[in-house]
Amino acid sequence: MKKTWWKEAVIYQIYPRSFMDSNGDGIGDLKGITSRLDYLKYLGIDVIWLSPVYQSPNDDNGYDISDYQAIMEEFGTMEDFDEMLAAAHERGIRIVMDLVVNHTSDEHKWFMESRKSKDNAYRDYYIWREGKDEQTPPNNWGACFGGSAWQYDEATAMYYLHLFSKKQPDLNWDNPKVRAEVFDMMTWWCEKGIDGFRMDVISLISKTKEMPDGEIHGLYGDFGPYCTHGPNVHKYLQEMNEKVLSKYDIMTVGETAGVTTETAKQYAGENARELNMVFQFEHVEGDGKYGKWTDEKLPLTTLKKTLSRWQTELYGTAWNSLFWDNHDQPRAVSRFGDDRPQFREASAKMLATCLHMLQGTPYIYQGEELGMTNYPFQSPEDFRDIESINAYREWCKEGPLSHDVFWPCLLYKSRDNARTPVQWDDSAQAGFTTGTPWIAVNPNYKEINAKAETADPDSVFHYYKKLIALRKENPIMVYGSYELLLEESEELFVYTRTLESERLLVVCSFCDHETTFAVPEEFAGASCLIANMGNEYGKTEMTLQPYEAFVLIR
Ligand code: TEU
Ligand code: CA
Repeated sequence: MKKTWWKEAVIYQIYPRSFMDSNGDGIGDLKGITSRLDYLKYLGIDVIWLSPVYQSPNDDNGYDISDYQAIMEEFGTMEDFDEMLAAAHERGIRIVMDLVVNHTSDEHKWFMESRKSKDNAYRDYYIWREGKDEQTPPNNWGACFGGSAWQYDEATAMYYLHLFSKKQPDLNWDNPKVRAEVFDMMTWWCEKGIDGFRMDVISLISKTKEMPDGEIHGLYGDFGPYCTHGPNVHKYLQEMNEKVLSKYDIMTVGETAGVTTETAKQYAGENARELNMVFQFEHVEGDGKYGKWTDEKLPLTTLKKTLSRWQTELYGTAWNSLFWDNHDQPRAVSRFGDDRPQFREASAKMLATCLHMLQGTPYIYQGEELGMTNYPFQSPEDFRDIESINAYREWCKEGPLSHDVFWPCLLYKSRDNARTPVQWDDSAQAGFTTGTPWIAVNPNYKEINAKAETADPDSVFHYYKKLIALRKENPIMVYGSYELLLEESEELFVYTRTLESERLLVVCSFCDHETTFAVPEEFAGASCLIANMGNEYGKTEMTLQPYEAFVLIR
C-alpha cells in the first residue's frame, strides 16, 4: 500500500456560514476562519475542507454557485481568501475546496445565456428537453429537494433538468466545452495554491441519453439508475485527472452518492487515475422510512456490518473516508451516541475512538470535537434549510403524513442540526457573532463551548486532540488491517488492527447500561493507548460502563 500524506492526515470540515463571524452581520466569514486557525492548529488537524465560499445567491447555502472565481460577498473578498490560505499554510494546514460542478446556480452567466434561446452559444451547457405536453415534464423524476426534477422555462417553452433545487440547473458534461471550462477553473484554483477538492455529487455528472420514468420512491420517480455512475462518469474523471489533478500535489475526495465498494474501487482505486478517495453513505443513509426521513436509529449490528464491509473490501486497493456527520447530517453524538447530559461526553469520545481507529482518513465536522448536539427545534419556522422546509411542506402540509409522524423525523435528521453556529464560549450567541446569527445558537452553549473545553483536560476536545496526536505516532492506526470481533453484539463494537507484529484491540460500548467484556487472551496485560474512562486494563474479565471505549496495544 502506497504511503501518502492524505492517508495520514486528519481533515476538519468548515461550513463557513456557521463557523465564525468577524464583522457582526450574523454570518460566518473568511476573516472569522483566519481568526480561528490557531485553535485548529492546537487541535492538530492537517487539512481543512472548506464548504463553498464562492459567489452564490444562497438558495442552498453556497451549493448553488453563480461565479466559481469570485468569493461570496457575505464571506469577504478574494484578498481575504488569499490571506486565509497563506495563514493556514504558515501553520502547516492545507485547504481543500468544495467543487460543485454537477450544477451551477440559475444566476450563473452560463445559465442566464442558456435559457435565452435554443440557438444560444450556451444552450448545450445545460440539459433541456421538451415536455410531454405543456403541463407535463419529460419524465416523473423527483428532485432531491422536492418537486419535479424538471422546471418549465417560458422563454423557449422547454424544461431544464435540476436534480436539486430549481435554482440549481444541472450542467451538461457531455458537452466538451463544459468540461474545458470546469477544468480551466480548477486549474486556476490549483495555481492559487489550494490543496485539493471535495467534489460535490460527482457520481451524478453523467446522465443516460434516454431518460425514462423512474420507479416511484417516496413521492416521485427515482432518477438514480439514469444519473448515478452514468455512462461516462469514469471517462470524464480520468480526463479531469489527466488535465488537472495529476499536475499538482493535491488530494481529492468524491462525494459519490450511491457508491458501493465495487464502484468505489473504480473511482478511487489505487491505480484508477481518478480520485484519491470517496465518501460513501451506506452507514448514514440506510435508515430512511419516508425518503431519507426517519426517527429511528440503525441497529448496531447493521452499522458494524456496513462499516466492516467497507474496511475489508477496500483494504489494499482503495482508501476509505471516515465520518459520522457533515453539514448534511444530524450531529454525530445525537445520532450514533447519546446526547442526554449524563452520556453526552462519554458517547462523543467513544464515537471518536471508534472512527479514528478505523482504516481510512478521518473527517471531523466543525463542533464535533466539542460534542455539539442536535438543536431542539420548536416549530417549522425554526428551519433555514431548503431541504427541511420543502420536506415539511411536501410530506406533511400538502402530503400524506401528519405533523406528529413527520416532526420527530425532521428533528432527528434535519441538516440544520449541523448548521447552528460553532459554540466558542459562554458569552452571548456563544461568541459566534456580536450581532444576530442567521440561524439560532443551540441553547446548550453555556455548557458546551470551545473555551470551556480547551481549558479542561478531560473534555471531548482534548480527547480528539489526543486521538489526532496518536495517529502521528502510530502508523498502525493508518495502515493496519482490520478485523471485526463480536459481529452479533448489539452492545459492543470491537475490532482489531494489525501491522506486522503490532496489534490494536478497539473496544467501544454503544449502550447506555453496564455490560461485560472478555478481553481476548493475546491482549491480556497489553497496555492502554487511549480510554474515555478509568478501568483496569490488565484484566481479562471486564465490566464496561455505558459508552465506555478503550484501545489496547501489543
Ligand atoms: O449533497 C448531495 C446529496 O446527495 C444530498 O442529497 C444529501 O444526501 C442530502 O443533503 C442529505 O439529506 C451535496 C451537498 O453536500 C449538499 O449540501 C448540497 O445541498 C447538494 O449536494 C447539492 O449541491
Ligand atoms: Ca460576517
